[in-house]
Amino acid sequence: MRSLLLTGLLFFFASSAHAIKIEDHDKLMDHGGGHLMDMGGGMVMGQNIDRIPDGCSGIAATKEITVHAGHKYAKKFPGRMYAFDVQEYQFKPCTKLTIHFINEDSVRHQCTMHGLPKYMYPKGMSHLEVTRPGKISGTLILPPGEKTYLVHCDLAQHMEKGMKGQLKTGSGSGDLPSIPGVTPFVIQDTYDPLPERVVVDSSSVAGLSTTTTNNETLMSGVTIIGIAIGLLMTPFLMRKFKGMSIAEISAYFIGLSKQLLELLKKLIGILMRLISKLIQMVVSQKKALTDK
Ligand SMILES: [Cu+2]
Repeated sequence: MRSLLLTGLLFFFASSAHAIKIEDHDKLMDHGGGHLMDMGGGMVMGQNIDRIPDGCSGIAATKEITVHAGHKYAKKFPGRMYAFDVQEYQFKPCTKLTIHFINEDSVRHQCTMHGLPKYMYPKGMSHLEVTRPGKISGTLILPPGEKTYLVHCDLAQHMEKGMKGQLKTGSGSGDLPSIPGVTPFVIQDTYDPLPERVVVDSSSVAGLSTTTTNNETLMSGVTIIGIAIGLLMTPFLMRKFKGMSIAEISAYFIGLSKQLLELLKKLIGILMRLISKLIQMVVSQKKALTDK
């Protein structure tokens, strides 16, 4: 009996921890211009409940849809992280459309529609947003004509991770790419090995290690030349040092390096004298010019 009670209690806590509470953002402050929001993370932008778009003789139809957003809807699209429950919508042009947007994740999501006429929607979009699990509603009147509109979550990488759909008025103006389950992904990830190894140039990726990469290339170039000279010189040196002891060989190299050092000193001396002469010439010329 006691164990049964314990199991029951455990089950209750486990299920209550899992259940998400959808908060209804239905008391929004109207900021005018179709912009409504509350302090709980709910926002509507580009709302239009009564202005008839140019080219529409009136409201063609009145429709309501519920768009669910969440990680769980991406499960049927391998490799995707977020998604809407439905990826494609179609309405008659000039339809008055109310969208009930439900975010079922604990991260912020949006349902943003792009490409709307700016004379009616200053940002060219209709936008619904909820920060936490919650519901928000917004209305717009779709423009005339047959067009395909992008519907997505505008948060960084949420569209690329799958939260993307399309809305067509009439038969639309074609399909958008990378709509999960509708059109092929622009960048299709695979599990197949690459046909050949691709080396990524770190300088082109970060733009930070350019100098290091260049130095490395220079160093490896110098090293290769050094090795080549060494290999070419080996037979000559072998003949030269034949029968000599290590001490004699090292004495030879010490002498050679001393000679090289002397040569370098002389070269520097010549260079310094040349530079000072040049400076003198420039100074005297300047003096002559200022004296005139
Ligand atoms: Cu999102």
